[in-house]
Amino acid sequence: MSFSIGIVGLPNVGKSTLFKALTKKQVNIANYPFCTIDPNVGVVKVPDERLEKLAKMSCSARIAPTAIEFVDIAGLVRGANKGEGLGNQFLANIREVDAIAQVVRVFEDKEIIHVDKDLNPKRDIETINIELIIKDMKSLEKRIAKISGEAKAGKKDKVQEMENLNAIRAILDKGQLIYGKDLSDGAKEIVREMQFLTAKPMLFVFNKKIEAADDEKQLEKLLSDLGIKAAFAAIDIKMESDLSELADEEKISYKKDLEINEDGIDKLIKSSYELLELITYLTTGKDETRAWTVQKGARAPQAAAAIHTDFEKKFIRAEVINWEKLLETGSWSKAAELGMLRTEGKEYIVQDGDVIEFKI
Ligand SMILES: Nc1nc2c(ncn2[C@@H]2O[C@H](COP(=O)(O)OP(=O)(O)O)[C@@H](O)[C@H]2O)c(=O)[nH]1
Ligand SMILES: [Mg+2]
Repeated sequence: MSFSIGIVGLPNVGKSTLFKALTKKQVNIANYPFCTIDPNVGVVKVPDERLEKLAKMSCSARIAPTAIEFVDIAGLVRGANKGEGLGNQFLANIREVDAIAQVVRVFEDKEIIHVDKDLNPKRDIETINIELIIKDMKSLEKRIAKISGEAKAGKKDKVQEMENLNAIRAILDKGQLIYGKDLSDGAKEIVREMQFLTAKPMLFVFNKKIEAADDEKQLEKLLSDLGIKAAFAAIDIKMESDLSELADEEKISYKKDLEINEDGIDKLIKSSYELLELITYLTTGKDETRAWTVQKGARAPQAAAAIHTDFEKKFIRAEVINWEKLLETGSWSKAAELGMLRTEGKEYIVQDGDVIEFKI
């Protein structure tokens, strides 16, 4: 199972530069059999400080982080929905990803052409969103045309579906994304089936230097002015990209000089992971300490399937302890001795940070 984020935005906003910085954090492809070798796809480690700590405790020979995919999708331009600038292909690429990171240019640079001449983040977001919205509108209209006869004839399930389709249309008509909007269960079901582009979780990446503390408020306002409820990150993509080219020691001294404490790329990877509503559980032992990805809300047998598909059927029970509690006790056997391992059954909903041993 793989989870992918599509990097979307106008040309020359920093998408490929971001992608390049991300791919500096690629996993060893051989360990991730789901990997594609497509040059536009990067399989990136999800940073997780819990792994080193647990590995130290267990004297593990190996550490295996979990990963997500980033896809560098070529720039969308106005009119993409009509096929402008290879538009159809790009929109098809967006259809395939699980979530979208929309890169927005906030940096000034006369040397780097802006497709719409001047710097205007708000307009640029609208340009991208409108293309996605029009595409969704087209799929919606097709569906409406298909069932309208039966709905008019009073066929009950079609009448209901029509009502839900109209509720979705009302959102798109206002030039809004479906993502982040309150929907009835019926409308949600349709959104799942029809795989609307604007229903995909979206994260905004503002490409800019981080300066004043109130920058964040401004960015938040920019989104709320557009009626968008979504997570965002401000990253100086060029600087992060330059940093990612440096050797570790150089990087440390450079960051010290610039008073940079965090790794913007790592932060973005973590935000993307959260955007996908993914959580991590861990396994630890002599051979390896490993992070496993499951969808939030997954039950123990589904979580076991991340290790091996057979495990879901063969699941008997799970022994579980929170990673911090395990570290406090000092070892798995000690935790067992102290009766700190919980025995959980098929209904158990796995929590982020659980360390688990499955009995099968
Ligand atoms: N000054 C400045 N230039 C940037 C920044 N991010 C990207 N660029 C430059 O903008 C140009 C286009 O970047 P690229 O990542 O290829 O854009 P894409 O078309 O969105 O993939 C390149 O020359 C980058 O070096 C930034 O934060 N500041
Ligand atoms: Mg590019």
